[in-house]
Amino acid sequence: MAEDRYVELHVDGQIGTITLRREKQLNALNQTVLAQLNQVLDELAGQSEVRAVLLRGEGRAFAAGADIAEMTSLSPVAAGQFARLGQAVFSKLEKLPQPTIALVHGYALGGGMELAMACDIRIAAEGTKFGQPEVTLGVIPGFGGSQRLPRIVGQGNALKLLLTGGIIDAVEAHRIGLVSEVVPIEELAARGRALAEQLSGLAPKALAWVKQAVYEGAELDQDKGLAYEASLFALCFSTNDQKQGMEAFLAKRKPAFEGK
Ligand code: CO8
Repeated sequence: MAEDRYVELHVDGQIGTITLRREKQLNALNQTVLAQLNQVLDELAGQSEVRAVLLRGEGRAFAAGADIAEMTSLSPVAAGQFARLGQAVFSKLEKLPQPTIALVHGYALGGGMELAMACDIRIAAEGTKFGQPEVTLGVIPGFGGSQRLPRIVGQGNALKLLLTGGIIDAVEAHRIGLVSEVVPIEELAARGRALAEQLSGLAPKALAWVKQAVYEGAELDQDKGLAYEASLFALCFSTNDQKQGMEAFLAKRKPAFEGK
């Protein structure tokens, strides 16, 4: 029997859209979803013509978490393996060379919020509910929530969410810096598309190196981070796009970046 298809990749011009399609379970992340997401990310990493990636959920939710039904009877060993699988897939998402934008609506809870946090930019629809309710289930986040959330919103805000398991709405998520924009739900797709188009017009290597400077730099002390930034800055001068960008500025024309 053919495996259910829960993760779809649609490429339109320079923009790739990943859609979670497990609507009946509010896109709960089970092992199959993670494996399919992993496969799609491998495809995208090799598609240099795709310059920006949107990630969205079909139906009522972005994703309501890891699949609780699948997790209930896991042994400690299997639970550890499941956590490491999710972490590996989400790290692959974070490390994609292309910029990624999570379009979040409905619910982004537990693993769903962790998935959104592995994207570079998060845009939320009004009314979206965010939270890490793991402690209410007797567990802790296992797909990176205890690591990415403090880095994004600061330790105090993160600990409040992680310790209480409380749910916040999009306005509060915006206030603490978890999302960068909140838009009416009817405008979510168009806003995501517009931002993806804006990003796809920029120099792909510069974008990939900005991501590296931010994510890898966060693991370094400031002096080492600055040295790392300088080395990536230098690398930009080995590209045609650096010449293109600066010459276009001086000639007062729009640059045509080719990713070389
Ligand atoms: N897992 C499995 N099924 C789910 C999940 C989930 N996380 N969320 C929703 N569903 C299912 C429901 O069981 C229901 O199925 P059915 O129709 O067969 O009964 C269907 O989706 C629709 O859900 P509801 O009927 O509950 O819809 P409501 O609108 O009434 O409620 C909520 C929506 C509030 C989002 C509610 O579904 C809910 O609370 N969901 C669970 C949220 C949650 O606790 N998420 C965190 C999960 S834990 C986690 O993500 C840990 C990540 C780290 C994993 C580490 C690996 C070891």
